Amino acid sequence: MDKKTDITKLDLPKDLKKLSLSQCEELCEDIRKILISTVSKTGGHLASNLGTVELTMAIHRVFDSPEDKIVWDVGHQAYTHKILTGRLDRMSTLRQENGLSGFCRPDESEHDAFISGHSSTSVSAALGIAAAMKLSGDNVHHAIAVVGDGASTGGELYEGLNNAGKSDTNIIVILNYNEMSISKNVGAMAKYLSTMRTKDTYKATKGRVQRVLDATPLVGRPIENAIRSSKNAVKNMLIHSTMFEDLGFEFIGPLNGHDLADLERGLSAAKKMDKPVFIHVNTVKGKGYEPAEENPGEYHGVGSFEIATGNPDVVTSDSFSSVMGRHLCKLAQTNKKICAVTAAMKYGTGLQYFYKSYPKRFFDVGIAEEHAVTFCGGLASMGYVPVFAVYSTFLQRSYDQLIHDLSIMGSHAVICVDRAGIVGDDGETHQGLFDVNFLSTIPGVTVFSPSIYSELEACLEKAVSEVEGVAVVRYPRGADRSPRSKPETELCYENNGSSVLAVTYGRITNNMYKAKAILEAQGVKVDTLSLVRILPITEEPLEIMKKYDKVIFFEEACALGCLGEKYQARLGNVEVHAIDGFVHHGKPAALLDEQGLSAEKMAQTILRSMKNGTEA
Ligand SMILES: Cc1ncc(C[n+]2csc(CCOP(=O)(O)OP(=O)(O)O)c2C)c(N)n1
Repeated sequence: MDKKTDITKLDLPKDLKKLSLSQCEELCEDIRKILISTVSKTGGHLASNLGTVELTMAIHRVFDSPEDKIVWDVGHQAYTHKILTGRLDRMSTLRQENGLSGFCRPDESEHDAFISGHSSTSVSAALGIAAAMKLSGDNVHHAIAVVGDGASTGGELYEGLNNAGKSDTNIIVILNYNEMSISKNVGAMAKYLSTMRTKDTYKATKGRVQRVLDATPLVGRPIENAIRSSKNAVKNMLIHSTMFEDLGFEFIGPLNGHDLADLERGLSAAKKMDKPVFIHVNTVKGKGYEPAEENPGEYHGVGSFEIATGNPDVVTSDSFSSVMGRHLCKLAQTNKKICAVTAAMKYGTGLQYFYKSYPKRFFDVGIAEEHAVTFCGGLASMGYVPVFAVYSTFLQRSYDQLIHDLSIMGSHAVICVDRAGIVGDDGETHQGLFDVNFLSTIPGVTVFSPSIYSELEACLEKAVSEVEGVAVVRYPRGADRSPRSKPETELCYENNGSSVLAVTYGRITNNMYKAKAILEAQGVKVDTLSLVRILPITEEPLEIMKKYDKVIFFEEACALGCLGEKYQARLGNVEVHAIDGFVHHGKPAALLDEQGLSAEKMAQTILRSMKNGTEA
């Protein structure tokens, strides 16, 4: 029996190769405990990470990171990779401000070969890396893409596979198959992949057939040709080839994703092949922690929780997402044309209520935001009212479809943009800071940006029933904490007799009103304008702004091309305070403060600006 290994004493990942299989198996159990304990405090993607412990260990034992490049699709399942590449001592900082990211970031570690966060990009990135290796004369190392079956519902993956299979690179694609996206995986591709999961004998059969065929002697060219074709016939009869073989990959699998020996055998075989290889690995999402194994969807992404019971520390109350989901159900009761569409985010977007009430009018299209928008175009062209609920950051993928498949046609579709603005713990790749900017460039798009629940409901009703063309309703992550309840769907203007007007929209409207109160307490007056229907720009807000010496526009959006910039271009008196660059992970309130968008910072900005105005 080998001596128990102390993971904190290892030089990782190098030392893994010096350990025995059983020592590494034990380490895997230790890592599981670390994952559960870490995520119970920091929150994060628990179930996905529990499923990839052995797979990650095997990859690091067979390959040499960072020379071999590992690209994790989405990157939410790479916590073990972080632990095995020297970041164990910082795991307690996961997703915390200035701490480790919840995804892969090349600026965090040389072992993170590529940025991640959005799904289905890994094969394209790995293929680029593999092609670069070839170009620079490196025929030894490999680019390895690890992709889940959920991410395999995204179209970009197939664009990558289409190129990769026929390439002369050392790319290895590992499918981490666990039957789940966030909720149960959907679609024909999911069904196809599930047929491979159950092909228990595929690898063994193939090996046996290959050995028999390889042992057959070849004598003379005609006989050789005859035997060759009969070999292929036998091979085809016994081994039904997979789609991936047809695409040009060597296929290995299915491997047991929790059997280190099996994984290492498969990966070592792939390493020797010197051509594109596709490996199918079966894993259990949530492996080793009962609550997560039983409920992998609920433990996909979690806040902090109690380990013994799995119960969350904070029970989530209503959120903008759930209010949207429930109100849409209400509207769909009378309007039978409403259909709800999600790209694998049924729970995150609050559409589970719609799914329960109107399953026939509910469509989960997989992680396929581009397809989702064009699919909405199809529904709309037939007189239905599609409502696509999607996170702001993921809608970025659908820019062309919004233009080409909805707007040019003048189709009426509703896009509910969830997680608009800073989202917090997930960081740069997930902040919703671009939707207003890119939507503002598409002719005919109407955008509402409610800041309280009642406004969200009122805007949704207008978007569904009154607005023509593409109607967008955008709202933040989390709950409405405002004392206000009176809804507006256009704007809310408060004239207190000041020569300075503060303007904003969306979640930070609450901060603007608090800033006004802070200033009032100091005897300083400021007028306020809260925009609700923010696009297209109309005469009413322009006329209001024209009356002021100074307009201070606060915006929770990327400064480049933001709404304030558009007002600035039309009026000379607008000063814009929006978000500078990409925003790292942390708590939303702290990040808003850092960007000058907390109530206190807004008050300071307004005061400073007033002073500058007087001095000038
Ligand atoms: C473009 C895009 N849309 C949606 C998401 C949200 N998302 C994160 S992980 C995930 C499911 C991934 O499932 P899978 O690839 O099977 O990994 P698993 O967690 O099951 O291991 C989804 C939908 C995303 N990251 N990117």
